Amino acid sequence: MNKFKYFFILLIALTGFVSCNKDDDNDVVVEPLRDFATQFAADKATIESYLNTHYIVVTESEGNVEDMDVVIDSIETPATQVPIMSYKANVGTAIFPQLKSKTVDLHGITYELYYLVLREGTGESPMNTDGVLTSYSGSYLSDVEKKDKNLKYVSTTFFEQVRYPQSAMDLAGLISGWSEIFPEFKEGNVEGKNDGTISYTNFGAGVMFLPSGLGYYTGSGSIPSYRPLVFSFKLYQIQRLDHDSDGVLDFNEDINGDGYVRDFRNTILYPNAPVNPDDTDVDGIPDFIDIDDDGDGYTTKLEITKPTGKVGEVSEGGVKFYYGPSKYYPFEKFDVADDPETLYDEKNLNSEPKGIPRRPTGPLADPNKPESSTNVKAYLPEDYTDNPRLRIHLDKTYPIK
Ligand SMILES: [Ca+2]
Ligand SMILES: [Ca+2]
Ligand SMILES: [Ca+2]
Ligand SMILES: [Ca+2]
Repeated sequence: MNKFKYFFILLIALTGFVSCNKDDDNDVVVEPLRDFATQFAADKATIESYLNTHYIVVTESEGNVEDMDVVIDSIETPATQVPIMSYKANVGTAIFPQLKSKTVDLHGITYELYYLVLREGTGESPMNTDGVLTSYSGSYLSDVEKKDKNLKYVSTTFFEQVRYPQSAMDLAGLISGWSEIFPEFKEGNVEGKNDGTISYTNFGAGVMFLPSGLGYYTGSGSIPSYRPLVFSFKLYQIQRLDHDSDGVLDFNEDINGDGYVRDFRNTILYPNAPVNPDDTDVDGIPDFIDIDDDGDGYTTKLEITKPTGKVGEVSEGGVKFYYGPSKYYPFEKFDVADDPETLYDEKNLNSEPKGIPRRPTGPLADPNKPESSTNVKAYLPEDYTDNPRLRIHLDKTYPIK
């Protein structure tokens, strides 16, 4: 999967290429980077033409690898082959496929992205920075100009397929179209079969139609520059990631809870960046990559580290608790029903009763003196569990200096 690259790295690479050639070789003509708005308008026309002239056939074979395979082809028999665009009418009903679209602000313009929902999935949705285990197939679109009697049409060129994915890919490192579309889908169920194979069922499946600005723009490998991309995909499983390794998973650093976290410091992607809703201390570094979320001088990792007395097997009032190793983690207390992937110790599956606490609200150590770093309040059970609560790593008044 090394074809996917950070878009800005591509841009930097291109800029380097352009400036080298200017001086060295006057014969090489390098096209300046195209205007994003102009290119998007062209790509949108190509994609809409494709959606109006192509139909899709979906395989339904629950539990088998062919399930949700798609074949897309140009319409030859309009009586039986309906254009993909017609599935727009299914949005808001219980009928699938549904052709949806969403807007994305990037490069100083508003993109519109079409995506076809074949099946929504039943589990959790990934964040735009989570890992996805996906089987997919990619093609790019090219406009073929009108010649003689031939009408103008859109051609499709296949470039890559992964049928049996072995590991999850980090959406934060892939083309932006993927990180915008996968969060609109949900994972499914995984089941190991007796013969050692894995069966995936009820997973989200769809097709995304990406303008080149959310794809490879200046090209990559066999993909020419300025080509809209079509990916059919199956979202088998998601993997929660922690990009700043502070012990808080990205999806728990999504402060406004919209399923997306973004780094607006990249001025190519965000020339007119708004205030970041996921940046607690407003220093421009969003929480998911900020090692000190509340900017109080204590790293998040340190702030969510438990006192040694709350680590491992502890007896409290005659009841034995197992608190996990060293962090208030997971974010919330958990029980058997929660995600088993985040467990520290499977044998103590249902015994981590504490999430990250808020500033303690119990009685002062010495009630006759004011609260200070040496005269702290006791933690009450609800300090660990009340929801919502301002957790200590996001509360710059704590620890008291
Ligand atoms: Ca984190
Ligand atoms: Ca967010
Ligand atoms: Ca910050
Ligand atoms: Ca802090």
